[in-house]
Amino acid sequence: MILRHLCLLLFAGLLSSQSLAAEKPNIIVIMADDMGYGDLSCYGATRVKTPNIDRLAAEGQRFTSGYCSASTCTPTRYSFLTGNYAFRRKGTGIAPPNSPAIIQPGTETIASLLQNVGYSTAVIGKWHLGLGGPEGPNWNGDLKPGPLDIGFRFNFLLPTTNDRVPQVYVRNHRVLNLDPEDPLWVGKKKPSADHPTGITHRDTLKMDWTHGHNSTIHNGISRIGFYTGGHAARFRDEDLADEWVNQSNNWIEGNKDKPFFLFFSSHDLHVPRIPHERFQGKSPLGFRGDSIVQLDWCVGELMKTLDRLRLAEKTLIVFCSDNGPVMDDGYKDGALENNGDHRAAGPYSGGKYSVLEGGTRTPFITRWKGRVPAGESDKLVCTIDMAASFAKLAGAELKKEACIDSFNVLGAILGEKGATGRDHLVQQDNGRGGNYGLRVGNWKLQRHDSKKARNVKVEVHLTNTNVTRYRLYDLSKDPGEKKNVIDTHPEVAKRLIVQLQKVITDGRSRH
Ligand code: NG6
Ligand code: CA
Repeated sequence: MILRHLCLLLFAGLLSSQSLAAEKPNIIVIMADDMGYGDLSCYGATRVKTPNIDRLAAEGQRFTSGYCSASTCTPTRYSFLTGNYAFRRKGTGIAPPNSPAIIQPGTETIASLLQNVGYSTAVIGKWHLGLGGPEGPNWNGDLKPGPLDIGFRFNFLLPTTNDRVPQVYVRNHRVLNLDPEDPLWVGKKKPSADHPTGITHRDTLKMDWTHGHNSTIHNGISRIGFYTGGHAARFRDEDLADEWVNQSNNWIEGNKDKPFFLFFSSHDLHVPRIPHERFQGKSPLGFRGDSIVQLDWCVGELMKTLDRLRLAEKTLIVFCSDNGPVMDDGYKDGALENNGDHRAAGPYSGGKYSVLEGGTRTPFITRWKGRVPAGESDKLVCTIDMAASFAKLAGAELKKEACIDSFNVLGAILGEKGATGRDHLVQQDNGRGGNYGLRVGNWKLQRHDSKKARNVKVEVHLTNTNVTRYRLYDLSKDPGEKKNVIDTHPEVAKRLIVQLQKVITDGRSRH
C-alpha cells in the first residue's frame, strides 16, 4: 500500500514541472526571422500553407500571447540568450557587419546554463550578435569571442544577417573554406574606386534594392557594407536553408545520446528573400511567402530526423520568431505587390521596428510528444523566458544575478493545468533608448521616447518622466491599438507608467 502511494506520488511529481528531479529532455528552439503572428496557416493565414509547423501546433501548445522581446533582431536574440532586457545595455541595437561580440564571456546564457548540467549545445544559422573583441571580428583568424565562449559547444553561423556582408559561414571560431591566399576584408568604406556596387552596377542585379543595401554585390544582390576576397568561402543565398538543415541533422545525429540544446536560427523570411529555386513560386505571395514555405520545409525535416532517431518523445521543440513582419525591408522582392489580403501581423497593428503588438506578438508553439498536451494557450510567454524556464526544466541553478528579466514560465510552456504565464511584459523596438510597450493583463501602454514619435497628442506628465509620450489601449476590445483610451483611464495609465519606469529603474524585473 505504502509502495503504491509512493509510486503514485512519484508519477504525479514526474508529470509536473515542479518535480524535483530534472527531466532533461532535448530542447530545440526554432527561431524564424521577421515572421509575423499571421504568417502561418495555424495562425490564420490562408494564402500560404505551412503543414509542418501546423502539425507542431496541432501536437502541442499554440500560444496566442507569445512574444519576442523586441521588434528587431539583435535585441530579441540578445534577450533570448541572456535573459536580460536589451534596453538595459548599450550596443544591443541592430548589429553592423563588423560588430564585436555583444555578449561577453562570463555572461550566463541559456546555452551556458544547459551546458553546465551536461547538455551538448549548438547554434546553427543566423547569429547577428557580433563576433570578436572590441576591435571587431578578425575575419582571417580566430573569431573570438563568439558563441563557443558563452556556452555553445558548436556553432555554424551566418555571422550577421544576409543583407549585410560577408556571405560566408563561420564554423566554430573560423570562416569555413577560407583560402589564406585570398583574405577576407570587410569594411564600411568602398575599398577601391572601381569596386562594383548596387549603385554603379544596378542594371546587373538579380534583385533590385529599394533603400540602403546598395554596396558590395554578391550573387547578383547588393548588400549593406563592403567586402573583398574570401571567394572560396562564399555561399549562395539559395542554399542557406538546406545548409542549416544538413548541419542540424548531422549535429543531432552525433549528439543524440546525451541531452542536447539546438538553437536553430533560420534566416527565413529576412531580406534578401532568396529561397532555393525549388521553393520559388510555391506561394502566391512572392518570395516572402516562398520563404515561409521553405522554413516550413526545414521544420518538417527536423521533425523527420527526430522521428527517425526516435527522439520526438524526448525533445521539447519551441517555435518562435525574432520580431514581427515587414514587407519592403530594402529589396524589390514583390512582397507588397503580392500580399493581397494576407495579414502578416494577424489582427495586430505595426510590425518590425514597432512597439505595437504586431512588432513582438508572434507565433509561439511548444511541442513535446507525450508530455505537452495539444491545445491553445492564452498565457503570456516571451522568448526572454526560455532561459529561466529551461534552467528549471533541466535542473540548472539560476543565480539571482543571472538572466534578470527571465521568468520561469515552464508550466505554461508545457501546457500544464493551472499554470500561469507572466503578469506583465515590456516590449521594445531596437536597442537602448528606443520606444517601449508594456502589457499588463489586457492593458497595453505605449511609451514613445524617440524623437520621431514625440508629436503625438496625448501627454501624461509625471515628474520623473515628463519628456515622454504615452498612449493606452484595451487589447480585449481593441487588439489593433487604434483607440487611445488614456483620457478615459488616467488611473490605469499612471499605474502602468509607474510600473514600466520601475522595471527600467530597478535594473531587473525578476526579484
Ligand atoms: C535595417 C535595414 C533592414 C534590416 C534591419 C535589420 C536598411 C535601410 N534597413 O537597418 O533591411 O537589415 O536593419 O533586421 O538598411 S533585423 O531583423 O536583423 O533586425
Ligand atoms: Ca529579424
